[in-house]
Amino acid sequence: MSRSVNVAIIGSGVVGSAFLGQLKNLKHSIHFNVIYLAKSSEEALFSKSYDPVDLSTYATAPTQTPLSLDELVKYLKESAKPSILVDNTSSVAIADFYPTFIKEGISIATPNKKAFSSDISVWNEIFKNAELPGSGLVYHEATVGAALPIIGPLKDLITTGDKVEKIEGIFSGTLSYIFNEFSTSEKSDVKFSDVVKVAKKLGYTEPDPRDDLNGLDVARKVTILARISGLEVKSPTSFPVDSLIPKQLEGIQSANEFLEKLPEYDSEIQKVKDEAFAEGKVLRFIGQVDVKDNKVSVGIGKYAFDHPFASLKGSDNVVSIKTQRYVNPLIIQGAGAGAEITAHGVLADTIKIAERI
Ligand code: NHO
Repeated sequence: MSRSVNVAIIGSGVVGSAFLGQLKNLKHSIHFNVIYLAKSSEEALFSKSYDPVDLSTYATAPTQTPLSLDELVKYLKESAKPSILVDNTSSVAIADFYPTFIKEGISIATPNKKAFSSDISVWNEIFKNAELPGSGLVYHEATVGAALPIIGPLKDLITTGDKVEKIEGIFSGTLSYIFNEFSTSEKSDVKFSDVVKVAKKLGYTEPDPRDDLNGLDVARKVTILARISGLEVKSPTSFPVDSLIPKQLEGIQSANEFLEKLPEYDSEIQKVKDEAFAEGKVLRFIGQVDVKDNKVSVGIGKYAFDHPFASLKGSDNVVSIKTQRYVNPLIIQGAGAGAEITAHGVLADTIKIAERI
């Protein structure tokens, strides 16, 4: 008989619904028994007898009030099979509960950055609990670079005794697109504010583009990589982060008003771009972890026209990892955004957990 694991899923938004589609069509020797699906904080599907949720009809099936997180732990612990929690939300409350899930033997697969990039105390508790006997596993490849293989290979290098010296990369799909369009090795007069508007129109930005331009998303990803590399980063606001939001526009209420006023500040970033161009360089929005010097930063960097970061396309991400073994840095590059891509990273993590528990 094939082995079976229980899966509890929270969130069926952009990534969550792509995850459910991929799980429905999954062909694997392990059977993934979805016993709980919280579609939102108001609607969930589950039964006392742990009957599998039908992934073909979940969108229209009758729902119940979701369990509280305490109740969910109890529900999963009382099931006969090992359980995996898939958190497809960006909820802080759920992230703060990871240490409890893990301690209670429930494993976690998630693209939610919050637990790994907020206060260091949550990170420490998660990984302290993950070492307890009978604890759950935690996989979060999709918290950095969509599903690009970054966290797994980085952990493999460290576990096998390599020493990370420097990590540098373009970690935001949105900001990758914006800078790849704005700053090129060919002379162009394209305006920063126009590129931001096009990116929004194409659906590449958050509903409010300031949530991309403030650099916090990149800061969270860099925090995760720095911590894996052994740096005690207190929080994503404990190191320098250059925001692309002009100071004068920080207090503006609506996203539309912000976009209307942004052209007034084009000349500032244009000047930086022109200076870089005169040096044979392009601008890119990067995150850096300098392990040797214990420094983390996020901001605009300048790269020669023949540097791998300069030839990036679309919304791709790229990361360069320099270690004692990889004297010429290991470069990982590819799509860094998108629901299907991100969801496959979460599903691959779910499968890895199922193979180990
Ligand atoms: P949504 O569409 O808002 O979905 C979240 C769902 O969770 C909502 O339906 C909400 O109702 C539900 N929810 C919230 N709290 C709940 C609760 N207590 N109980 C039950 N349901 C609850 O968000 P997404 O886009 O699906 O994102 C989900 C997670 O994946 C977030 O943590 C996000 O940061 C992460 N993520 C998303 C993407 C993406 O493609 N949307 C990416 C990476 C990680 O690589 C992707 C990307 O584009 C990254 C970025 N935009 C970039 O680099 O430019």
